[in-house]
Amino acid sequence: MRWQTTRFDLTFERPMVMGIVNATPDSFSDGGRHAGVTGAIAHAERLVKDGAGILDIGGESSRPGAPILSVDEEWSRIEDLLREVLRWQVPISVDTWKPEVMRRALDLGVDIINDIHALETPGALAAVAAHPRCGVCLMHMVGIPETMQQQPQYDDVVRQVKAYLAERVAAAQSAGMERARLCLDPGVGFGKTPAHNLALLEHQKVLSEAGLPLLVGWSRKSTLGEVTGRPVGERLAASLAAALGAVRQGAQVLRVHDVAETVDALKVWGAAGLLA
Ligand code: YH5
Repeated sequence: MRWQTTRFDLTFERPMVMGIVNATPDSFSDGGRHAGVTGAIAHAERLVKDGAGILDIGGESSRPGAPILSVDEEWSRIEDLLREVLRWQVPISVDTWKPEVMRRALDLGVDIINDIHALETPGALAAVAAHPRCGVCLMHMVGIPETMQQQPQYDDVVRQVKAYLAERVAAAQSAGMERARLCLDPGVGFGKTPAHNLALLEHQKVLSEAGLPLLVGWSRKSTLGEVTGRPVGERLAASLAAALGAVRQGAQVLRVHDVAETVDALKVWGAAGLLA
């Protein structure tokens, strides 16, 4: 299993931890503490020291009700941060669905485009395919963040997520991208009830049948709040349990806020031979 990205060929002898860096002043899960570029850089530095193998930089919140930013506004939140972290020899992913933000980020040299719309936005496939080797994460979502949590319905959520991702892989390949550049993500919490999200964890191995790396993001999400009854600031233990569950079910990349704790949990599994 490998994931080709701009500067790094990722192999997955061990699962990797992708650290979340929000450059959003309105970010719901860090209360805007990393609003300034300096704060975001310090936070990113911490995550790398803690063992993050990838940094995921996002400028626009995908929370329902969060405003859609202009390209210039989104770019102004991430540009200086990207210029700094790109000097660190750590794979850099950019969480964006806007083709023009993708182009600017790729021109700076970022390694991965992480698109919650799986390159469905007009122009996104072309923006990424124009680059010779950047990596892409294709995530499943039904609808758009504004409305996605209104009555999500599936006949068979696992089959439908799998079929959707297969269709997006085909679209990427038709645009000229090699499979080795692609990674898949079931999109925990994006147009799904807690039961849907939990079914995707139980049956996650079905999604691995595509033969591409799987990235999953359970960190602090509301399904964990539903299961434990805890608010977003008290979901660390639940997030670790879900992350290890995802690894057991075949995930290669874990997108998390709490990098140090997730790396420790993986070290224990590794020491016990559970990652072999
Ligand atoms: C993801 O799963 N998620 S942004 C609600 C929370 C906590 C966190 C209420 N971008 C993903 O992280 N990209 C986001 O608690 C993502 N996969 C990929 N590839 C939402 C988020 C969050 C939402």
